[in-house]
Amino acid sequence: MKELSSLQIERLKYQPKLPASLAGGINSLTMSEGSKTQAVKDCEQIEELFKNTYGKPVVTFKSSSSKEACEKRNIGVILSGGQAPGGHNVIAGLYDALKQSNPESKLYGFLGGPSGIIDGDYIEFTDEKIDAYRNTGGFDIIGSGRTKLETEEQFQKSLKVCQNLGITGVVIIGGDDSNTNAAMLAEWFVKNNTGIQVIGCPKTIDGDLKNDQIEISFGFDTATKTYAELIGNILRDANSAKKYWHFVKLMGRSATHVGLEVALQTQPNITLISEEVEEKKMSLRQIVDYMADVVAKRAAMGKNFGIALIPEGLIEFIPEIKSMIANLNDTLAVLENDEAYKTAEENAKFEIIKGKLNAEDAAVFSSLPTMIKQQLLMDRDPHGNVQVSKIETEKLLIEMVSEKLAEMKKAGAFVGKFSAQCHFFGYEGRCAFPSNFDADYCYSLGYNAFALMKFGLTGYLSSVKNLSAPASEWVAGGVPLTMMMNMEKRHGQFKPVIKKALVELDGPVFKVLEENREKWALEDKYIFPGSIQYFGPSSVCDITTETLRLENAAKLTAV
Ligand code: FBP
Repeated sequence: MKELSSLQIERLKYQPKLPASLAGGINSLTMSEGSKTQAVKDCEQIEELFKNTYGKPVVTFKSSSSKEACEKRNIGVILSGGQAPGGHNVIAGLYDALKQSNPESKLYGFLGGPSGIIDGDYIEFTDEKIDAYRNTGGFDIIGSGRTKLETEEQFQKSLKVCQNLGITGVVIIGGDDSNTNAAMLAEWFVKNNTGIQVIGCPKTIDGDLKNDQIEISFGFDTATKTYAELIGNILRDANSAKKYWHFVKLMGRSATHVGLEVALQTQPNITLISEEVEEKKMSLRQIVDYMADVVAKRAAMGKNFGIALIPEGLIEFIPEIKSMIANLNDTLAVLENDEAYKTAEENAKFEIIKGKLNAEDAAVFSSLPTMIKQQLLMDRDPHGNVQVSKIETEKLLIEMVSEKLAEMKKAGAFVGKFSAQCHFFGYEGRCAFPSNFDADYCYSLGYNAFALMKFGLTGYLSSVKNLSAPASEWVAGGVPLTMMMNMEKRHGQFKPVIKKALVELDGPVFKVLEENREKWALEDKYIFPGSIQYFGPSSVCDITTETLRLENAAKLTAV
């Protein structure tokens, strides 16, 4: 019986590339500091909440000829939130840096996400354990979870666990919500003179943890390439059989970075961008009209097939539904402890909700099919987010486009057939073998996270920049977490959170879609990216995403 696939065996041997500044070794680094920083918004409130960690400078590392060994240290690491390809390499990079700095140092992995540090569930990493996971996808090395770290009791428990293990540093690998956890924990540890540092690492396939300092979160590269491969395959199938419209919902939670990147890699007929829908104040009806119009135009050309990409978070961006969801969230937060609501039958629940919403929101809620109503009432995640992955927008749109086309047929405005298939791609890409880019980037982020600790920093996000250049030219350093924060309403209350980056409609990536959309709708300009290549020519193994390429090129021209 085989225990490993041939690719697994070869990937375990891959040696990730490090930036030149880190490649000289963890004991040969110097750090330079920029000027004082401030929060992206709501500076006063953020400064008040993060008195001890606010305003620190951005830092950058350079290789030096000195050799400064490190005292023995125990570090803990947490994988937090949704899986993203490369997480194992962050841990491998962290482990290698820690052991290089002092072979007696220990790395502990907290199990099942942030709850592991609270409950004291952990393992100690060994060479054998790390070597079995190098360059592999998934978070199964220690598991992940979405527990929000915010209460005094959770912090006290975490402190006890760290003290028992002699841990003086915690690395949290996560997205915006998880790094908000990291910022809260870092602040609490300093305020209470614990001597424990906290460093975050930017993870999420959604690609929305980025800003002037962070070019992209890890996992976006591999996940989008995986979805683009699948979409390319479906495009070929559609173009061969010429009988189906495929409506594909793509993960990415709120922002449409994933959908936009996949669109640029494959050139499908329809790509909906949530941010554009919001900006243009498009109603659900207008979205349906636009899609039906493309279907009808293609049908008139004899093409009863095509592919439409639908962002996972679309529903939250349609203005009338967005406003309704915001009020629905507040209403649900109040009803959380209401026994009459909790024990009511489904239809009675809908009525209670309608009674609590204003007339406009109640009308929008009522207009939605039961399936979507049910999905909107599902529990929020621990950070207060609607679980958009469970809302079947792709099915809703197929139903509504079908109805619209039936009306158009009666009026003689649609002459073809509309037979649709629905898909949801999300989980398929989150645990793929990391691309070479993600393998290198993640290893560097983990290695760099320990460098930040070695220099005594806390409340920082590990940052590796200049990512469109070869890995040797990447720039390693750190960004204060408070620099990325603002206040947002969660569970009915304003809380400090890391600001999500949405698709910029005046940015270079969206512009490519905008300029080509009409052509891609009617002419079949499909591109078939194929699967991620791990071995072979650099032209196929080391390509970055279009998003990173276009955004970094635009930054260069702006300089
Ligand atoms: P993170 O923000 O934690 O990285 O999660 C990303 C994501 O994959 C979203 O795209 C998606 O909406 C969500 O996780 C799904 O969550 P779950 O894994 O809990 O179903």
